[in-house]
This record gives sequence, C-alpha cells and structure tokens, in this order.
Amino acid sequence: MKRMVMVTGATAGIGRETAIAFAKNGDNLLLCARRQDKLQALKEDIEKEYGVQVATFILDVRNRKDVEAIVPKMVAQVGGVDVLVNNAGLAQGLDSFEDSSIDDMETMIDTNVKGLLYVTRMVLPDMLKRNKGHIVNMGSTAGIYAYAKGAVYCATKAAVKALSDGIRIDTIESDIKVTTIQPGIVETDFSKVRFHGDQKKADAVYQGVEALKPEDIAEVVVFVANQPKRVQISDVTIMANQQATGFTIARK
Ligand code: NDP
Ligand code: 8X3
Repeated sequence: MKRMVMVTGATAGIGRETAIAFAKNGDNLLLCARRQDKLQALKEDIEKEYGVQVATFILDVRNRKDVEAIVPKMVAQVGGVDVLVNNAGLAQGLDSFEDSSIDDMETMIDTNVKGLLYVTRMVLPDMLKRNKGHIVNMGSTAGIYAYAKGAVYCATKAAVKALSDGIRIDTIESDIKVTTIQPGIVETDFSKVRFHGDQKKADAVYQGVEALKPEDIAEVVVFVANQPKRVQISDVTIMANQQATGFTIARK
C-alpha cells in the first residue's frame, strides 16, 4: 500500500528533492511551505511525472496557531501521515555572536526548533493512535560541530538532534521510528537565504568544493524510510568528500 509522506519546506532544495524522491518511490505526498506558486508547480510536475497523489497547503511553521489549526485537518484529510520529514529550516546571518542580530537568532529558533516541535506535536498523536509512523528530522553537521559565527544556527541543529532522541525515547513502547539526518555542505538556496539574498556571498560558500546535491540527501531520506519494520536508523551524517567536519573543508 502507498504511504503518505509529509514534507515541510518542500518548495526548494532538500525538501523539494525529498518530495520528488518519495514520489519516484511510489509514495503519496502532503507538502507544505510558505510559497504557494512553487508548491502548486511542484504538485503539478510530480502528479504528471509520477502519477502519485499530491496534497499541498501553505504553512509557516513558525505560526503556532496556524500549525495547530491546519496540520491536524490536513493529516485527517489525507487519512494519516506515515512519514513526516521535518525539513523546513534556515540560517540567518554569519556573524560573531556579539554582532549577531537578535531578529536573526529568533527566526532560526522559531523555524528550526519551535516550528519542528509544533508540527511534530500535531502529527505524532495520530501516528501513536495508529501505532505506525516515522519522523525524519533534518539536523546538520552544524549540530555536531559548532563553527565560528554560527553559534545560534548550530545550537538549533543540536536541538533537532536532542528532540529526535527525546521523542524516540518517549515513543519507545510504540512502533514509531525517529531519525536525524545530518547533512554537511549541500548546494541549495540555503546560503542565499542566510545572507539575506546576497548571491555573491552565497556563491563564495560553494567555491572550490564539490558540495553535496539536495538529491544526495533525498536519496538517504528515502533509504532510511524504506527499511524493514525491525530496522530503525537513528542518525545519518553525510558530508561532501572534501569535508572533514562541518566547517573543515579542503577547497581546491
Ligand atoms: P532552502 O533554502 O533551499 O530550502 C528551505 C526550505 O524551507 C524552503 O522550501 C522554504 O520554503 C522552507 N521554509 C523556510 N522557512 C519556513 C517556514 N517558516 N515555514 C515553512 N517552510 C519554511 O534550504 P535547504 O534545502 O538547504 O534546507 C533544508 C533543511 O536542510 C534546513 O532545515 C537546513 O537547515 C538543512 N540543512 C541544509 C544544509 C545545506 O548545506 N544546505 C546542510 C544541513 C542541513 P518557503 O520559503 O516556500 O517557505
Ligand atoms: C548547513 C550546513 O555547514 O553551512 O546546515 O552549517 S553548514
């Protein structure tokens, strides 16, 4: 039977490729993000190419009221979510802590931490009721190794890992699985968003390194979700070949 896979932040980068990879795998999709035009275009492309069902809805994961009002309705409408990929996330700014904007800090915490827990809190009870489900949280190598000027982003990704582990402990009596995916450097809109639209600064991040592609991460997410019932992959760390730790990169 086809699964229903929910992906947050499905309009770009890793989330978009994850949606496509699950569709290729034959799964139906429930996709959300803030940009309606991109969601609609992706829905049309996937339905035409892969013939699976795609439901979409606009969601800003930072908006607790919206998450509480919309997510349970959408989950009920599609008949339950089998795999939840908490992917929506971002970095804002790359500055020494004392110079960092508090607005940027709050945006990262509100999106990467609070958004993830709002969504999960709305999806998990139904998974528990059905004793079936897999939560895949998008962490980062930044959550393992803090790096200069990235204190708050790194802290949010360390929190993602701790949330995954905590939820896995709390659901241990059930068949629910929880996985943290920890990518290294992946070339997406991530850096453009981090530098508030400065494309030059964003391009510099990927110079001299063959960064991972979002498809590389998507393939791992599908692999993790396709394991037999007895297998729970708790964490996966995926780095670029030229990357030793989060910020140790041999540029050529
Ligand atoms: P992109 O900027 O390419 O994509 C981010 C996605 O998140 C977009 O679809 C965006 O959609 C969505 N999003 C952002 N804020 C919100 C919000 N408030 N509510 C709902 N959706 C939101 O970045 P990536 O694909 O690279 O990032 C995806 C995840 O992977 C993030 O959690 C990131 O931290 C993580 N990651 C990225 C790495 C990298 O090197 N690129 C490495 C490790 C982890 P929209 O704007 O339409 O809302
Ligand atoms: C995104 C990767 O190393 O730029 O999580 O923080 S990094």
